[in-house]
Amino acid sequence: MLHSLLSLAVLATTTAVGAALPTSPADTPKCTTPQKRNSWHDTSDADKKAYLAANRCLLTSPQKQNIFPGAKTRWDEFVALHQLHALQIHTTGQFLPYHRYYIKVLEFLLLECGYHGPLAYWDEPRDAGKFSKSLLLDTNLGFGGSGKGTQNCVTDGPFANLTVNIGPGFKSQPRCVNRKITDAFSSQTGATYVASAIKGSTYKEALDAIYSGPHLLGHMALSMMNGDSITSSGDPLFFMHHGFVDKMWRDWQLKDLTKRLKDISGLNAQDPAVGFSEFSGGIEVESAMWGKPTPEMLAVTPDPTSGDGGKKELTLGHVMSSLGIIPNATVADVMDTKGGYLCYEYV
Ligand SMILES: [Cu+2]
Repeated sequence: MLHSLLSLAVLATTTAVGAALPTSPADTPKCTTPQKRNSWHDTSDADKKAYLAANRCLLTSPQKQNIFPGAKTRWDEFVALHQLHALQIHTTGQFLPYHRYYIKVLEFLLLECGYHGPLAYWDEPRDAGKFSKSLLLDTNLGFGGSGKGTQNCVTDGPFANLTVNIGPGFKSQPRCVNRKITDAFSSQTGATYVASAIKGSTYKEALDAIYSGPHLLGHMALSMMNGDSITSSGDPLFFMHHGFVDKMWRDWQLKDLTKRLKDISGLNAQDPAVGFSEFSGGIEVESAMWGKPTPEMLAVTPDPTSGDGGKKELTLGHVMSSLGIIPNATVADVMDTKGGYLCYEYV
């Protein structure tokens, strides 16, 4: 019931901004002119400025859904969405499809702030080993540089002195947009590491190699939002890194497209004994670092088996939710970046 009410609310919202989103497979449009997603390096100055301004707008606009615990701004709601799903979308089969959907949610939110241009990604191999010199960290046409002071607050660029109220972990404490660049880790986002991450023949192999390889090392190199696995999306730079992660999945799919558009596997929520694969000890031990979801959070967190017939294994029918920001989508909807629900390609 809650969800059907939410989707009605969403329909009203999307109609208002003229961005009709498909609500059922029958409504799914054909993808005839895919949006071209360039690396930030190749994005026009005008698009860069407009993209950054729209991100800044989200960080400074009031919340709209009013159901995300701890949220004050529109950006907080978006970060809270990742926080609520954290134990479902990391070290699980959902990792790649959910983050692809999450980027789609960002695309919709940017429309609210007037950005209609293409999304971009960070072609990290170009900057591997020298992230700190990357033009993505430019003050004027980038995301600002490495943080300063004990909190590693970003003090230059469009996100200087802005506050995120979600995190760290399952807390909801105001903190600055922060990051700390370590070039040594960034060398493992280089071309040979990427090639190795996408050389497997099954989804499981690609998922594990991408997750523990360039994805994780990129996070370690950037340490966004206190290096927090649960709310690192609080730094807008996260989406340049995750665009790169999404591109790795797409590049892996393209090697045997017909077959790989249907290849999905893994769990739909973390195995409590494993937790995040990048940390040891399982969920219980790891919760010493970032606490546990509060009852308020659990009350709005979607059932991880939704669309999977109540089982723990992820299927193409799995339902992914943004709690009403955009309509729910299935994993099948996002398997193909040019399938209709999505319509973009990496160039
Ligand atoms: Cu994530």
